[in-house]
Amino acid sequence: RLSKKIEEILNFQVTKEAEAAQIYLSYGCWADSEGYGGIANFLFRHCQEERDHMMKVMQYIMERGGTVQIKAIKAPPANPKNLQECFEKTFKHEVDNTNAIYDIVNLAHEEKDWATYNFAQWFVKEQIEEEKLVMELLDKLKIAGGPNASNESLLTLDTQL
Ligand code: OFO
Repeated sequence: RLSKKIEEILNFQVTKEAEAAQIYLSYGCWADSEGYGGIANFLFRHCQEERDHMMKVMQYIMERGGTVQIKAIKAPPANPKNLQECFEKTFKHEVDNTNAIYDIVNLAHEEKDWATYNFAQWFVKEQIEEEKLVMELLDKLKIAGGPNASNESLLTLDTQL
């Protein structure tokens, strides 16, 4: 059974994943309104992934006899100024989320809750992928010319995504 502290931190993560989904959703809408249909699609797909993460944590809490608390989620941040900022901010959100996962790992270790420790490892691995994905986006944007990228190269990037 989950301890109170573990239950709390996992519930915090449920909200965090929901917030991450909202961020991708809102950035996706922003990208679409800027004419980046491919990037919007990419961000919407990722929004769904974050919701899957939320469900995964939620299900784990229930399986372990805990109580899930669905809480209010923060409004997503303001729209980015451009693609560079969009990807940079996305990367920051992912790093922030990685740290939240590490908090779970640390607490599980401290409490010798090996089931939660093991459960959290899936997220540790997943975060490597998530950070890598956004870093690749930033790399691609850099190749396209970064903040000075031409419309043509942005269009190519958008089509790729
Ligand atoms: Fe983007 O990550 Fe969820 O956990």
